[in-house]
Amino acid sequence: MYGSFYEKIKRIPSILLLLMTKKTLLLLTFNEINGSEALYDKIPFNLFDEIYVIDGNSSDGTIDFWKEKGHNVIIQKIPGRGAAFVEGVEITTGEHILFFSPDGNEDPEDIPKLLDTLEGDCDLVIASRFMKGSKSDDATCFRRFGNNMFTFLVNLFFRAKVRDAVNGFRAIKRDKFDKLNLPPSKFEIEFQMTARAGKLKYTIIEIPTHEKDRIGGYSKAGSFSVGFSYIKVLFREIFIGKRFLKGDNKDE
Ligand SMILES: Nc1nc2c(ncn2[C@@H]2O[C@H](COP(=O)(O)OP(=O)(O)OP(=O)(O)O)[C@@H](O)[C@H]2O)c(=O)[nH]1
Ligand SMILES: [Mg+2]
Repeated sequence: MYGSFYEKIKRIPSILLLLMTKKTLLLLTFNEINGSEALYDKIPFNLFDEIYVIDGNSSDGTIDFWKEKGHNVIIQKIPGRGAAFVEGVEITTGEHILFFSPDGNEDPEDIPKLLDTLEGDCDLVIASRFMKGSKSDDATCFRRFGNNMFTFLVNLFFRAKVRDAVNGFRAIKRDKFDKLNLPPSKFEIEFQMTARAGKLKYTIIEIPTHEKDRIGGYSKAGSFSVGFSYIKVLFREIFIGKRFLKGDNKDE
């Protein structure tokens, strides 16, 4: 009896720590007015202590939409989705950061699952489109093949042990993100994040997701140019090993 009472008392500090963990929602937008309008009411903002929209200088009303809703909108200085990740994280202060892109591909219903998973013994959690229980309405055969091939290579060279190395719907602990020292790239950011996380033996957990079709607007990620940039990143990451860690040459 005393044993179990003592066990409960012992757990209080870690439960308090979890309750005190500051959570950030970082929304990435670039001309996503249709998706923003359609998804707004489905996003569980109440789960977060801090919300930022990092925008690539939209011209379709996305910026005004989020401002009118009362959110902090930051216009990124360097163009590109990767730059949005890096600049976005810099302005936020939460210990757990979840990235969400409101274009329709990512299901807001997965947000609580991603947050819960990150609270455990996990450094990076990815919503996977290609594991048991997942589905993708958006990935063409060509994209699916490309994603699987690059995921295979990340697992082969960096031991990431994932099924979807490139999906941007993910959450990470701030200290773990900072350690990766990622450069402000374009669409290669997630691929590079997973590769470096593998190198540092991070605990990466995936949850199955259902990727839906984009809601409106247009795609900014051309399959060929993204594939080419992944190949460049792959060679570079093989070459530099762990020389991206602070104290070594910063990878610009
Ligand atoms: N802040 C910011 N967001 C961006 C930028 N480029 C793309 N995004 C956002 O990142 C998300 C993913 O970009 P998409 O163009 O949809 O790429 P994708 O999901 O591979 O392409 P689709 O399958 O056509 O949706 C979207 O919400 C975009 O608005 C950028 O330069 N800056
Ligand atoms: Mg998309």
